[in-house]
This record gives sequence, structure tokens and C-alpha cells, in this order.
Amino acid sequence: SSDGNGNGNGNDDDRRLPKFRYLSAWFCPYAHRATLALEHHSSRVSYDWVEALGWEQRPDDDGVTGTGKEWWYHWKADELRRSNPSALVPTLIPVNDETGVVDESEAVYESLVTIDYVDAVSGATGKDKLVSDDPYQMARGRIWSDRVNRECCSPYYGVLVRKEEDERKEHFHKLLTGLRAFSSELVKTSGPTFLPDGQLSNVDLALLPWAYRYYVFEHYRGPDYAIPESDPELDAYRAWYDHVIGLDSVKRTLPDRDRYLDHIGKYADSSARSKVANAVRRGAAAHEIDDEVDEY
Ligand SMILES: N[C@@H](CCC(=O)N[C@@H](CS)C(=O)NCC(=O)O)C(=O)O
Repeated sequence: SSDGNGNGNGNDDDRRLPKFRYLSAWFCPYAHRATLALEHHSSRVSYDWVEALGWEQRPDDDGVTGTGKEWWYHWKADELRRSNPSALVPTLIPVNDETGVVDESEAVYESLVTIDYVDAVSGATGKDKLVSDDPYQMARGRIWSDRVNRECCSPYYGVLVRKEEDERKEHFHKLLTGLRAFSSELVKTSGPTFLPDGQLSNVDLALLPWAYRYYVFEHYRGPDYAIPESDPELDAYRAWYDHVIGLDSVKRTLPDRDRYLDHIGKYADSSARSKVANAVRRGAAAHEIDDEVDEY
């Protein structure tokens, strides 16, 4: 299993492990959540990475972008269209261990759901779990994965896709407010992770792909869009970031920074066409994709 990006667990002796075809895209932060869960549990689940989405440039005949170039998703694997009604990555398709039969009728998608699902099938126990056994912590984790998704992940696209400076600023401030809220929530536990005692969780994995990608703001939007280095309200967030980004299971999932910068430039100059980009252009949030309206 390989995506050309160093991912894939390459586990040969995996006959007894739950197995998946993992429909992904190297650049996609939503898919990155699933990758992080799969790699956290790499000794307990097995997967074949399938690069299922890519870019293709098409001419901007109608002058839609104002940039003279328009980019569309290059292609989507047929497998992705068949198995996920929204045809989005990440999508996990179970493979029968004994027969090798691929069961597309039991595909699992929506990145936040894939984390919990991988955790459940992994059979992990105790502190290895990404979803706490403790009912309060489980509920708190659900509240906060949704919240970071809305407040720290979705505004990322507003900063990049919106064309007016005041709109970009508004999304950036929303994101900083979300990060400060997350930071003060972190202080409630012993840290540095969201759950007590350094246990990694679905909340950490929900935010991490975007936290890793915030560097693109400064490049495309200037120094005012850097996440402040010395803001006491972000101290816990900083400690959290330094910890999670250094974990071995995380390090092997990180896309190359320059390659990603180039990729996301298509959002930053508004020439990208995708469901997320289209939703954000019409003024909706990235978590509010509408399959009918945002189809391209
Ligand atoms: N809500 C979805 C969003 C996933 C998503 O938007 N993935 C993008 C790639 S980053 C995609 O598949 N885009 C294809 C398209 O826009 O049609 C999730 O959390 O999994």
C-alpha cells in the first residue's frame, strides 16, 4: 500500500486484521483525519491506499475565475462515485479477510465518522483508543470534534477562497477565536492532548490536518494571517501542536509542505472548483456542502 507520499502501512502479516480499500487524496485534510486514525492503529488495521481524486486544468472559457485559468478535479475513481453518495474522500471500503471480496455496500465516509469507525474496528483498548470509554469524555470529544470542525477547520477555506479582504479577515478571526476556545478547553486536562494523560483522541485528529496547514495563510495572505506566536491564550494550543506533530504515527502522514502550498494555490487564487470551494464561494461554510448546489 502506497500513495507515493510514504503512506501505507506495508504490513505483510495482516491476515487477521480488519482490511480496507482506503479511497483518499494526498492533499486532502479531511482524508488526512482518516489517515491519522489508520496510522495510529497501524498494528491493528490494514489498508490499501487508493488515490481517488486529482486535479485537471480546464480553460476558463466564461471568465469565471477572473484569473484566466480554471481548475477542476481531474478525475474521481469510479469506485468513489459508486461507494459514497457524495463521492468525497475519505471513504473506507471493507475487504473480506478470507475471500478478498470488496463490499462497497458497507462503505464508511465523512472524515469525523471514519476516525471513530477505525477506532472501533481496531479492537484497541484503554489509552490506545481514540474515543474514550468514559461516557463524559466520549460526549466531550463529540462536542469538541464538531466544534473544531466548524470553528477551526471550515474558516480555513474562507480565508483562502473569499475575494474581499474584510471577508478573509472575518474568517481568520473566527478561526483564531475557535483556536483560543480550543486552547482554553485543553487547559481543563493534564495535557498536552485533549483527553487526560496524553491519550490521543478523535478531537486531536479532527484539528491536526488544518493546524499543520495553517502555514499557507502567511504565504498567500501575508503576515497579518500568521497564527500569533506570542498570544497567551494560544499557549496550550501551541504545546498541543508541538506534541502531536512530533508523534511517530503522525509524522509519517504529513504531506510535503511545498507540494501542498502549490496545490492550495488553486484555492487561494480562486481557480479551484470543488464542492468545498463552491460552497465557500456562495457564502456557505465548508461543513455545509450541498451535493445538489455545489456540484460542478
Ligand atoms: N464532509 C466531508 C468533506 C470531505 C471533502 O470535502 N473532501 C474533498 C477533498 S479535500 C473531496 O472529496 N472533494 C471532491 C469534490 O469536491 O467533489 C468529510 O468530512 O469527509
